[in-house]
Amino acid sequence: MKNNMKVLAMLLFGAMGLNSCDSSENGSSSERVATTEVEEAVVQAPEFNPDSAYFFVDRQVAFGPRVPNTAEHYKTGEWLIETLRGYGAEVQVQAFQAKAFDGTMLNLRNIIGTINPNATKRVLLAAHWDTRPFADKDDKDQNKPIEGANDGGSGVGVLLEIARTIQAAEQKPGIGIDIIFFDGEDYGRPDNSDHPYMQDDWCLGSQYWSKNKHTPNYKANYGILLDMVGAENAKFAREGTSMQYARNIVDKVWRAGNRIGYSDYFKYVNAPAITDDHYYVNTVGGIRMIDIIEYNMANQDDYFGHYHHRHTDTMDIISKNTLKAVGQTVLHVLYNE
Ligand code: AHN
Ligand code: ZN
Repeated sequence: MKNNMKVLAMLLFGAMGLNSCDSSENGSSSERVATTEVEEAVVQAPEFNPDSAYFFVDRQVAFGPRVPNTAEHYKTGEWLIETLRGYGAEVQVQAFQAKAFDGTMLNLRNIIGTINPNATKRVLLAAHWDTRPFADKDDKDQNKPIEGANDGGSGVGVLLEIARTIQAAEQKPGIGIDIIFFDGEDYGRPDNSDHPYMQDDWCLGSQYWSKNKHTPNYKANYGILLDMVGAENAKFAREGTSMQYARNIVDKVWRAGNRIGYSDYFKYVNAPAITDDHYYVNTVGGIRMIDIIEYNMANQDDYFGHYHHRHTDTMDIISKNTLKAVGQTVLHVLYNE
């Protein structure tokens, strides 16, 4: 943290009543008031612009579904590299192949941007950028790819806007920030398949990166994954894998969100553990990472929202308010490290 931003916890010793020796005539008991309040001063982060974040989501959707081994996927990858570079990050591309559940060899790329490379204190931010090749939860066209505005587009959109905001801001955060766009997250076996669910079918990019970091000995103090962070009225619950491996980071982020006015989004509700990119970063990569992911609190049958892995996952369900709540909260956390 830079000196001009250094924040010291202020100890406020309130009214120490010093009348305690005055116990002469009336014998009244002495009154001693000692209030100790520990209040942390807060650094104000720059404004996260939800219109710009929305544009970044829309731009991805406009490429078409970002399904591995398609031209749309490749072109989106090129745009992400260029855009991240344009916002001042040093970009590394990790190209690799991974075998999908059906035996297809997928050409995948993890896209990694480094901001403030010399800082030793670092926070890792991530989202997956690929979209699902199927709409296996839809009633129709199950074999056609989804648009993935929320599932794929939203996390990347928020992270691009965070990079843009930091580059434009006069005051930079005192830490280093790494942004990873993971590929191949959503290529898992369809729900309607006869085969049993295999968790390692999913999250191919984060599995690869967790075993093969972009920099040898890469370390971050902790990580935050964003997944489905753009739907209207989204609720984010304290997800089990995050709670198991990085509970204090969940606490930190939820406290930040609630403090700056987003208590409608960051709920103090516990949700079951899920396998998402953060699972591999925690268990294989050795970096504690939480997942900010929408939890459908009202529906017992499905963890995820009504649009999930359906053709309704379009720009129509994306809300600037939700993008703002998540983006501003993450920025607040970064600026207060
Ligand atoms: C699974 O449910 C396998 N992964 C985490 C949720 C998810 C699906 N995120 C995007 N698509
Ligand atoms: Zn998905």
